[in-house]
Amino acid sequence: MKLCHSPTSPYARKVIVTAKELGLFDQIETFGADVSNRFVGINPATPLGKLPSLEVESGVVLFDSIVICEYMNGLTDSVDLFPGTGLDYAKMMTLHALANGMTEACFQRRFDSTAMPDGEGSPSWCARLKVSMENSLNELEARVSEFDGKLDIATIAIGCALGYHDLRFSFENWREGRPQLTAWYEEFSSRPSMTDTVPPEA
Ligand SMILES: N[C@@H](CCC(=O)N[C@@H](CS)C(=O)NCC(=O)O)C(=O)O
Repeated sequence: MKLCHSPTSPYARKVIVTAKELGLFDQIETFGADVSNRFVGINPATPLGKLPSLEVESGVVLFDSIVICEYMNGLTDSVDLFPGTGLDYAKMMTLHALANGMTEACFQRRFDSTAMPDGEGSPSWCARLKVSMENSLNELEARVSEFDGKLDIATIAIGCALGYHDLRFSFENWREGRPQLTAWYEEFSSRPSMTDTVPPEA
């Protein structure tokens, strides 16, 4: 399987952490994005131009990150990172959506303030994204008891979202006033799948 990724992408990190937790990472060959023109997309393998994408043996290209993770989860019986049915499953996927949405707000806010041509960024849009990030962090803090001690696609997404916050917004201390989430992250981020994939400063 061929994964298009970037070492700083929180979505690609989610896929790699998932592959490692499932014991599948050694079946994956990785290749980097084409960042020569960010405004035509950085991954020519998909029409959206985004990464990650995963090309499977048949040549089919899968995206986006949650689709790739769920596909990989179905390749092995050893661990189930998408457990549950009915409302339990929907609650876990909602938690995943919360973490992924926070990641999206971080990514867009950073893109708006660093990659847009001069004068084309939007301070009001960035302020709106900051509200999303803060509300998401507060919600996660309030719900730690729901996911503490679990390893599933929601906790992997939360770990990668917080790691990305540290990478791009370290000057905004999300740990302040959020002791439960801080303690949870400290433990979760010490898993080998997380320590192996810490993004480089870039
Ligand atoms: N919903 C997508 C989001 C993917 C995404 O936004 N990836 C970023 C990198 S972290 C990207 O490729 N951005 C380039 C662009 O938007 O042109 C997923 O979960 O895979």
